Amino acid sequence: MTQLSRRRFLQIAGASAGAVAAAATGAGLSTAGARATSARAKGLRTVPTYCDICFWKCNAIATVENGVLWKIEGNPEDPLSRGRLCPRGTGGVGAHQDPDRLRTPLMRTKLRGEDQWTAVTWDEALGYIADKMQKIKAKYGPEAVAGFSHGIGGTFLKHTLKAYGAVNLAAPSFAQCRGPRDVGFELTFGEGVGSPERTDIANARCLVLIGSHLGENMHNTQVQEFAEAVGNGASIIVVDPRFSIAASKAKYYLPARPGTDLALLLAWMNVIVTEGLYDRDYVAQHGFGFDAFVAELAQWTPERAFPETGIEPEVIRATAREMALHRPATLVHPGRHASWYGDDAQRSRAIALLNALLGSWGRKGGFYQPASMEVPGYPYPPYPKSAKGKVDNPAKKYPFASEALTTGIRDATISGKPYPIKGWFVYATNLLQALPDQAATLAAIQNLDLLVVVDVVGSETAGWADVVLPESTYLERYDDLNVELFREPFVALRQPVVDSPHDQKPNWWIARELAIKLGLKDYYPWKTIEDYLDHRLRGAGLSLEQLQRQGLVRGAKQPLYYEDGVVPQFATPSQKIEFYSVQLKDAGFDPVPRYTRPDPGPPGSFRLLFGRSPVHSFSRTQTNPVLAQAMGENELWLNAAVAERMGLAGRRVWLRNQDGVRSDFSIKVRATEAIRPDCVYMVHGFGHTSKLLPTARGRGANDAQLVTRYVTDPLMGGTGMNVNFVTLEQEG
Ligand SMILES: Nc1nc2c(c(=O)[nH]1)N[C@H]1C(S)=C(S)[C@@H](COP(=O)(O)OP(=O)(O)OC[C@H]3O[C@@H](n4cnc5c(=O)[nH]c(N)nc54)[C@H](O)[C@@H]3O)O[C@H]1N2
Ligand SMILES: Nc1nc2c(c(=O)[nH]1)N[C@H]1C(S)=C(S)[C@@H](COP(=O)(O)OP(=O)(O)OC[C@H]3O[C@@H](n4cnc5c(=O)[nH]c(N)nc54)[C@H](O)[C@@H]3O)O[C@H]1N2
Ligand code: SF4
Ligand SMILES: [Mo]
Repeated sequence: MTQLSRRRFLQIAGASAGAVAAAATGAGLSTAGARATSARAKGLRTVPTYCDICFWKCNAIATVENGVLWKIEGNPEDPLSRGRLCPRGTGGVGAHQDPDRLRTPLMRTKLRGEDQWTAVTWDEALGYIADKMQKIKAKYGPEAVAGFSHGIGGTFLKHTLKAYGAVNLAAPSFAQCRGPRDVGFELTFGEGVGSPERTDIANARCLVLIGSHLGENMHNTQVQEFAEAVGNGASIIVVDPRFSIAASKAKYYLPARPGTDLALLLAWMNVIVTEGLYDRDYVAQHGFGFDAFVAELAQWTPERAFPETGIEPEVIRATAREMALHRPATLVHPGRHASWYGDDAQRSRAIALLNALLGSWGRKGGFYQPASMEVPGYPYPPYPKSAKGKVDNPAKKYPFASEALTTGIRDATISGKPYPIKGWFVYATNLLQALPDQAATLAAIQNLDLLVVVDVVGSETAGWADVVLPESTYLERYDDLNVELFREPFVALRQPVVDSPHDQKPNWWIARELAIKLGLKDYYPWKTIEDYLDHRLRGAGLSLEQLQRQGLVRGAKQPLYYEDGVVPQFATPSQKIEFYSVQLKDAGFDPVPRYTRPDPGPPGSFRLLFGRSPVHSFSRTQTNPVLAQAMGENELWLNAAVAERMGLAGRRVWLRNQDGVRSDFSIKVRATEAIRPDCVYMVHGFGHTSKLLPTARGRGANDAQLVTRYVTDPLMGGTGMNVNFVTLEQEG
């Protein structure tokens, strides 16, 4: 790991201890008060809002000096951030100052992808879009316009699209991210783990991270709680082919062979069952199909798992016993980005089952019961009904997909089946970076009559658009309320801190103006966003004025655990925790997860793995000058012995994948002991190729380019992307 990441992590670790101490003594309140008083004395203005550098939505307080954005800090009243932002949130200042920002609406003047643009007015841009949408509707029906979005900023555009009659709306956060995990947990407990995850990390006595790299994955609350758990002496068990930041805190670090987690999970469960270490009362009371589950596990001795995982039987036994020792306060973290190898829903289901054996679901130090406040939605007219249905999962090919599949919409756009898709509205997602197989995304784009991209910068996807709409950043706009489902419920406001520097507009304005141009004014009975927000808040006995002042209002604390009086409820067919799943069996799948060996890849190649940097978010922060200064390009982690044998330590290399695709740009080799010899690793989101991103273009290599293959999860359509292999070609 870099020195930088280590230091950052330690800072967070120290900071959280301070925040906790402050809350315990009630000092949090007086700190906030003191801050506001001293700010006024200096003639500064502070504005509470919530962060959008990632989707954790920490509550923040921005300080403006003479109209210039100066800094962003955590809101001490916020149960999520506990008054501390992660380095990205603090660096959010740079989102406002980003030199690569789009300044005006753009329309292409030449062929798609040739990067020839003309600046137009908002009226021209929205008029063109509305006209095209009406033509598509007349010829193909409104279902032929699809929407892709990521994050809360998409709310109003989705509302306009639904009012128009669109039904195909998807986000990469399902099939490319947490979908398999959510489905694995839903199949087992009848409920997902949510976001923020309902993980009680702070109270865990034993925390198992199996490919969840907290510390690099900077989801704020979790990292703070992780530091707290470490500080409290919790046993940490980390499974990762790479020695992650989390691994450096671990009592047991298991460098398992990539793609073999399921074998390890089955062996752990085998030990816990055969040694009688599981929570018998809990399983007897809440479990369904336990005997059939045990029968399936019998073959999975640690000796059987060893050749698959590379983890010694004695280590498997010792870690299983460690988990059992601390139950029910043993949390096997569900992870978040779970679309890896194509067997991911079953892998996540195995994680759920291990938690079930340990009795941690619903228990302190395991998974708590989250709550949210009642804030009614705005009363809109009903949306038009579609007789056609959606295109992303025809004939329920993936029977357990619980949200729409981006890649399914893409497939339909290419094939024209089950019906043609002719327009894409893309909001705050960079499909060329987020979806596997860029060639397929481009093939789909070539079938469109209309591609609209709403972004803050000229992303790769924007480069292929017909119309590009420049959005105000989160620091310059209102968004919808964040009604948080969390340990402590709260409702929070995002509001403008500073003005947009050019002709950028907020999403709600774009959505409303477009609706008016489409003749859908009835769907916008409110005139200003302030009316909308105040109306919703008054429904909850609050007001916009109060939220503008405080940023958030907290609701009453609710019981969190079964032992506090939460009534166990499982929305599964059996109303119990399903150790054996009849619904999986009926749909032709394994009722208890079964392991299959991953493809080892072509000889002489390395499996391509990727993950997060503590100072960047996906592919969306590389042009942020503050964060680019903290980390300007990615590096390729390569096992030190291998690097020495190949003479590549410190050199720059190009990557070529199994399909002959070579990275456009080279990447510097970081020779390190901290990775297995059979894989390489890089931070996702670098090596931008868009000409509209002059400050980020060509900095490091682009993993998305090399993810030409993926394995689709048969249960729910997730795209396993860790199935690509690369060879290295030295520069020069
Ligand atoms: N190869 C590879 N693919 C991956 C992943 C990976 O690690 N490697 N990770 C997967 C995961 S876990 C996820 S969640 C997805 C993430 O997928 P996406 O959400 O699509 O993430 P980004 O590629 O960062 O694209 C975000 C886009 O939003 C734009 N944006 C930022 N702020 C704003 C704003 O305020 N308004 C508007 N309109 N636009 C804004 C950014 O400029 C950027 O173009 O990707 C998935 N795909
Ligand atoms: N700083 C920062 N934090 C973020 C984000 C960000 O962009 N920046 N993005 C957020 C989002 S959207 C998500 S989804 C999460 C993603 O964060 P995580 O849920 O932690 O998931 P990944 O990024 O896929 O995790 C990659 C880790 O899994 C390891 N790995 C690869 N293959 C295997 C395997 O077969 N078995 C095991 N056990 N490990 C394996 C890799 O070496 C790497 O350490 O992070 C969130 N937090
Ligand atoms: S975790 Fe960091 S980037 Fe994400 S919302 Fe919180 S402060 Fe912002
Ligand atoms: Mo994600």
